[in-house]
Amino acid sequence: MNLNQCPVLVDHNTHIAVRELDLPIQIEKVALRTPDSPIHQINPLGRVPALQLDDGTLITENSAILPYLADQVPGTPLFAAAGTTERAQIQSWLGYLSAEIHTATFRPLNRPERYSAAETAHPGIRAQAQVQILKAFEHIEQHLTDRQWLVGERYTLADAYLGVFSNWLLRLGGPFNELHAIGRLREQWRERPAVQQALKAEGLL
Ligand SMILES: N[C@@H](CCC(=O)N[C@@H](CS)C(=O)NCC(=O)O)C(=O)O
Repeated sequence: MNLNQCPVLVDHNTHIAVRELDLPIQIEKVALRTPDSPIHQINPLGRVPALQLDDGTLITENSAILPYLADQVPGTPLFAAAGTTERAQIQSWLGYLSAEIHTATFRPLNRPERYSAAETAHPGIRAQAQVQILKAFEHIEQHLTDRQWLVGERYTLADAYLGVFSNWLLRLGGPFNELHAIGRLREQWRERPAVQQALKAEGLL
């Protein structure tokens, strides 16, 4: 497959994976909250990440895009061979991060209007979302208590994805500052050249 012409409309984690894997992919930054954003022409859901292949095929969802990108670099330490337990564990964390963290908890925090049209309800939705975010991260914190990375002894796609959310926790403060194992992972994640390059390119460093 020739990825040279493939644009990917990114969120941070896909951007980081593209840089970790050193793939020849064209990255486009798009506005998400404007009706005229080019994302609507690419992904009818109006969401990133969205990967468009050179034959026009569209792939969405982090849980599909991240493994697909890693599979373009056979043997990459970021993922694992088909049929292995390690691969299933990495995919399990990708599913957890996408469904339980990204969508189930950060979405009501960031988009309370999707859960109630009544603006007066939004502070309550946001407050409850923070409770759920904490619970979802405590599960990860426990897992990381005696290990450095989510799966095995090395940094994988799952850690690249978790690093992004661990960075979002800095904005929340309070009890989130007590998640020390996640804090350690964030520090190591932030030191990675691919992460630094992606954050810098996005004006976030
Ligand atoms: N289930 C999707 C969620 C993607 C998602 O919600 N992305 C956010 C950006 S981090 C987005 O596009 N938000 C715009 C919106 O929800 O309209 C995935 O895991 O890829």
